[in-house]
Amino acid sequence: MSIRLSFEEEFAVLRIERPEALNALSSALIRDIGKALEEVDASAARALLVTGAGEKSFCAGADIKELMNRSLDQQKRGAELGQSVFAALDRLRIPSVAVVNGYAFGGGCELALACTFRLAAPQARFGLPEIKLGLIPGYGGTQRLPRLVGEARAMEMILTGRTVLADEALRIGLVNRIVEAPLMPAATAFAREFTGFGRLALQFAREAVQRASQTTLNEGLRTEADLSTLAYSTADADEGMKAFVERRPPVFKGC
Ligand code: DAK
Repeated sequence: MSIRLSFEEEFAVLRIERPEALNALSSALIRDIGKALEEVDASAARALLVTGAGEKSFCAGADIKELMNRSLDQQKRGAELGQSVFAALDRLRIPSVAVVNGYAFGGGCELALACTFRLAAPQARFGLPEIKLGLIPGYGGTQRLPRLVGEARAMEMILTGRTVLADEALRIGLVNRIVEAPLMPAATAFAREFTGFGRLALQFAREAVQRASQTTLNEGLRTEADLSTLAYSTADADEGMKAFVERRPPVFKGC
């Protein structure tokens, strides 16, 4: 297996471990990510951190050698597999953080895009270079990138296939922060800015924000009214407001 899932304190850590191919995504590896996500969803983890083994690469994309000589039917099923696994990541009950330790190209960039947040090491490189192979992104890049950085910037990255360095990625909103090594302590410190809050409130807030780029303003506002009312009905909301009035830190229970 070329991934490793571990549980460390309140975090699930998913590491792609195929350094000899710069952590490129074979179909088997994508399936393993799917199974690991099911395990994460069933666990008590408060956040998922996704990273790549080694210092050079987060993930260099779909395995190009495997993509060759496939029938169109196999390609379609491959795209559907990648899209469904990355959608499962996007819909995970807990927030996820891509800890981008090097190259994040093609499917690797799309993996990072499907996470809730992205942190970049100074040497991180981002790109959707599929156009250079005569292809276009197949695991969600044409849909998630424009939602994140706007159509003009996404169009430029996808049509030129050019590499975006960490500084530019930060400037255009492709990543949330640049973090220095050692990366995992920096990533857990970042995640601890939200993991102490109520699990349901985090879930509702994510869902409401995600809805913003998928629907009209009026429908989005209706969703916000519904989800904020739902948040109000939780025990954690009672506790949060009570703790404020009593001038003490809240103790959230996730219900
Ligand atoms: N796939 C397979 N092997 C890869 C790989 C990849 N994406 N990237 C690197 N490797 C392998 C190299 O072949 C090499 O293996 P050996 O030759 O030693 O056996 C090893 O990793 C080290 O790579 P390099 O020697 O090239 O290392 P460098 O430091 O010189 O260069 C690099 C690093 C990241 C700049 C370079 O490796 C590179 O350009 N890699 C390819 C990046 C890329 O183009 N990524 C996008 C892939 S396409 C779909 C439609 C589309 C897609 C998927 C599905 N369907 C319709 C189903 C497209 C998705 C993509 O992601």
